[in-house]
Amino acid sequence: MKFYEGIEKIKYEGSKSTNPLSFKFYNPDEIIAGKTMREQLRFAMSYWHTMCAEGTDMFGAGTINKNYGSSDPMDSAKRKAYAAIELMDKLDIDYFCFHDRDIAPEADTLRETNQRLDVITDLLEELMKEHGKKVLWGTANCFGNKRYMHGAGTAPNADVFAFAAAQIKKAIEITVRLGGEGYVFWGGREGYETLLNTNMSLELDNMARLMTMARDYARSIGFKGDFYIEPKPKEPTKHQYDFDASTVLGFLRKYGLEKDFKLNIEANHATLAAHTFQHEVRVATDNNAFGSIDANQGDMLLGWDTDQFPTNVYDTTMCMYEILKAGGFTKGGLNFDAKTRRGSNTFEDISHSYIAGMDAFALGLRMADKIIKDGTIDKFVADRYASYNSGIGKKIIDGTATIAELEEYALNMGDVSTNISGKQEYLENVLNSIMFS
Ligand code: XLS
Ligand code: CA
Ligand code: CA
Repeated sequence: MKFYEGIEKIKYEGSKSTNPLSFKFYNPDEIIAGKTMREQLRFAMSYWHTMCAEGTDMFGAGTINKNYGSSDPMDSAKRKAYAAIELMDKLDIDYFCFHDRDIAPEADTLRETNQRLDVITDLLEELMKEHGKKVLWGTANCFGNKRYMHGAGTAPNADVFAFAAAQIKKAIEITVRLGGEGYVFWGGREGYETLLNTNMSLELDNMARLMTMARDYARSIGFKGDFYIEPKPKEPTKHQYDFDASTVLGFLRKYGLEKDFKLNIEANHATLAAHTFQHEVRVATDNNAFGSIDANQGDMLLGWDTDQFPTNVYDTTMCMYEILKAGGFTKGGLNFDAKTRRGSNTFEDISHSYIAGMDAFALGLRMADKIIKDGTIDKFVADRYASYNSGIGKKIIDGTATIAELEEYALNMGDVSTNISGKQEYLENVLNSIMFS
């Protein structure tokens, strides 16, 4: 069974190549910052966008057919698995991420749905072994079905909570079977529209209860990977509980989940929260909570989650700069949670999109390595805080200065005599010089 006839395996041909179906900057075996680009970037394909999404929006039906030549749902799901592996081979991608419902369609009962999942999991396991493919992370779709109209773990109805728990238990089992290195909780419909009908504190306690149960069960069946929460501020609900990285850190600490849960930072969700992508990554790495990346970008003129393939090299550079400085990926990677525009409706467009995203991150990695090796920016930042290395500054850092001592110091100081320029524009010039020299 072949689905992408006419598309050859994409290879690195260098920036001078005019072959549109080649990598210009992603050279998998080249060593950058001590590891191969393949090891540094750990690219993953998102099963939902790439294998399932047909371009439906609220104004019109799909523009690309993804039933893979069969209208029988299970037959189509099997074909989809073959197609997924073929595409990953052609794009030279080692990992994929999936929701339970992406790989096997829901049936009339949960029992039957789980049997369907077993059938496809068997098939995927076999294909993954044969082709050397791996699961970066799995997750459960606890938002698509109408039963989740008021949320899953935060639903006001305990039966919905129980159903979600059962679904997550199964999703964890198949993630573990497929050797998944992570398990994601994206908030789905975990949020609210109005406090007039919402017990926010019970909902948050319940969300933590569900995650605690999931963690304990996963550890009991041998899951060694990381759990991730993926922050998002809005959409579908007006106020999603996992608003941004800082909000999620507060939640994890309140409920004692911070040892097992890290953050899966999505670029488009960062900008929806009015943060830069780099900011969200920094919050995660500074708090020892960095896990994985959903690599995409939004459109700054649109206020929603457009999930576009990342092409903005400043953003990929500053993301990789943060990640390299934090020691690189461990279990996480770069999952392209991104889709072609609705008007880009061919399988070839999917290849162009992945090439765009992979090359943009390859450039980001190359540039980030240059910035770190150049050292100007890191040195500038270090020097900017030099007053904390000695004297009164050191006492503040060491925790030996009292507020009375600082008063005494200030009273004797007269006024602050030095306030050195932050030199933002100079640093922006430095950045461009490093990137484009
Ligand atoms: C939706 C999210 C979702 C998660 C996985 O906005 O990005 O796709 O990554 O459930
Ligand atoms: Ca995502
Ligand atoms: Ca998204």
